[in-house]
Amino acid sequence: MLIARHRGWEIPESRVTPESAMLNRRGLLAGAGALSIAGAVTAHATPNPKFTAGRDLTEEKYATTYNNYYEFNDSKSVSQQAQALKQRPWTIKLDGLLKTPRTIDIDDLMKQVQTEDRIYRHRCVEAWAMTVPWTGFSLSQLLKIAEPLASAKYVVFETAQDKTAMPGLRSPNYPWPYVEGLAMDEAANDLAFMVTGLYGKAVPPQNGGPLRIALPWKYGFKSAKSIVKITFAEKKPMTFWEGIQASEYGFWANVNPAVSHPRWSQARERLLGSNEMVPTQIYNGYGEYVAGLYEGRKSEKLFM
Ligand SMILES: Nc1nc2c(c(=O)[nH]1)N[C@H]1C(S)=C(S)[C@@H](COP(=O)(O)O)O[C@H]1N2
Ligand SMILES: [Mo]
Repeated sequence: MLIARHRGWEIPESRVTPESAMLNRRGLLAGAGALSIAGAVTAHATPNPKFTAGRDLTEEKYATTYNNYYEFNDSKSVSQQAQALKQRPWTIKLDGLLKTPRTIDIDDLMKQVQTEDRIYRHRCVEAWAMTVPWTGFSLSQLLKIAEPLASAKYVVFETAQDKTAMPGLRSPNYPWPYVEGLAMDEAANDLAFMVTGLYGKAVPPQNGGPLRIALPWKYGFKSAKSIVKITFAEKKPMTFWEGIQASEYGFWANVNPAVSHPRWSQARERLLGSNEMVPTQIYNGYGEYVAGLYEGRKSEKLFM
């Protein structure tokens, strides 16, 4: 069902490219993967129209072979190596300030949530961007299952540390594990999305399978991959990149073209798979939906 009211982060109807037409144009329906894509689109019905992106989809082969995943290495070419990360069995520890700390199996969790497809833009702090169809469920559903206490002010995500599969973990230059976090009101925002699928298939290990988060209004490093632990905390966590270089990668890390990275401009972004440069938008174009979260936080370093 199309939603009549037009929000700022939605796209004008004139700019909507129907999914099938986009896949066609990109030649995806002609290949061997066509049936699985078409099948998945059918299985999940059409992607949630609130989250169409106003841009062509990035071709799957680029989104799944150009990755940041430092637990493997820092080369962007981790897709082969990442296949070593076993996707099942997979459990998620729910810890800290919640009613009943416990460990849940991903398949049990999946039975308790409603999944949907969403097309999101993704903006890496390194000034590249992609537009991809995720499958998953809102983080707010997970919050309801976890039942955090009123004293919880932050939610903290921790990534898998499989030392056999992930050679990057041996590097002493990084403060492992990869930790990211959100304030509770950010986590409850409808845009915060737990991802289990990509292009109608299980999200591959290199993109954070079997469970990652997607936070499209923030720089990509906030979207932690292969999550094994979710902790509710009273204090703001020290996050992985903030621990490495706080002046370049802060906690809030909202996308803003007007606030440069200390070493490069954030005004524009390169679309993955092409050399096209396009203007970057404040909150990556999702401002109407999330800007209100930051009204009372103007004194903080919201954009870096
Ligand atoms: N555990 C973990 N999560 C991570 C990263 C990482 O190195 N390790 N890189 C982040 C960065 S910088 C980006 S841009 C995105 C990249 O996601 P993608 O490979 O699916 O495009 O993952 C984020 N999540
Ligand atoms: Mo990134």
